[in-house]
Amino acid sequence: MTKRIDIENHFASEVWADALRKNAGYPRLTDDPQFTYRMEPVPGSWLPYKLLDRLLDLDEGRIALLDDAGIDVAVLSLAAPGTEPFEPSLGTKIARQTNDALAAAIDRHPDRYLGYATLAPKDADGACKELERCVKELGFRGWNTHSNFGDSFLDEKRYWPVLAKAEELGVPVYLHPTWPIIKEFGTYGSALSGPTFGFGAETALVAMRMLTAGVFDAFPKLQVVLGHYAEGLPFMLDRVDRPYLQGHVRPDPAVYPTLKRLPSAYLRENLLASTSGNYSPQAFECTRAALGAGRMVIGSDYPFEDMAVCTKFLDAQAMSDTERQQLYTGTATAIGMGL
Ligand code: GRE
Ligand code: ZN
Repeated sequence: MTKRIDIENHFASEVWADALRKNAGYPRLTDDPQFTYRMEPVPGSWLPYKLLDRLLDLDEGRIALLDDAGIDVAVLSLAAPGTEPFEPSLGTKIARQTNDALAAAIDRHPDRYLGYATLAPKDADGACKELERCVKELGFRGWNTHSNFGDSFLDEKRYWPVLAKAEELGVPVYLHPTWPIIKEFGTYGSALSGPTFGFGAETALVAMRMLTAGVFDAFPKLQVVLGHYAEGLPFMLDRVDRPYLQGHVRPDPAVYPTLKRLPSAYLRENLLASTSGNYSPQAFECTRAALGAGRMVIGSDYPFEDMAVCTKFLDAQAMSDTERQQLYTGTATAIGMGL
């Protein structure tokens, strides 16, 4: 049986949950009699948050669900909105303690868990040092970050040192969605801004902002994983190239920044797609056909989705034995996420 590595599996640390509970601003967790908690990430949006117990469980409950789903290894990441939106010194403190708590959980279950670093990139220098500590001392395999940092996006130059450090250390960056800060997503509350639309739409935008800003020309070896079938981008491979292919476009660098490769080349070579939270055979097939199973990894999105539903769905999709091996184990191992 091919081993399965799940590279989008979320947890929470006590220190992070406490900081969310204590925060009078945003993001915060408040008590809610109906839903245990409400997560209020940004003004005007909130979600029921019954899942905190599952996020906090890094032992028996989670291992039993991994076993049921046939997942051999879970690469654990802190849930959205992470530590990025906090004021930098508080974010740095929560990130460090969260990384230490995750390292302790991996030590308890070394044959089942791997980890992503949590960072506070607004202190870019400190974030570089913490990423280095996480990779070299704690054995973590990547950086899990979010589609916005409360007030800014990852394509901004002030964050490039952290991307440079990830490339230098040879670890991928998981660009995970969070509640959009673009205010037009917020008009209809979480119905529009939440996980099913606004999350992915903003994340796809940030991936395109990074590409267009020249991030992958500066860091050609950098690998960025996107969830939810790369947030729809496999569907856009030809579309994003049109202006660069059509002769009538006269590239004015202010209008079409000069890139070394076609946009689709970065999507194929620098981005990977995980399978989280979308059980559409057509979405699966588009991604497989556009990017290839060599650029796909399993993402269950536990506990926001069900691990066993994910693996059952994937087991039912048609692909060759080679492709299945790549999707389940090979691609993850190739980006450093194998045991
Ligand atoms: C997710 O990963 O899908 C997620 C979070 C936090 C809140 C809601 C949600 O990480 O769907
Ligand atoms: Zn997720």
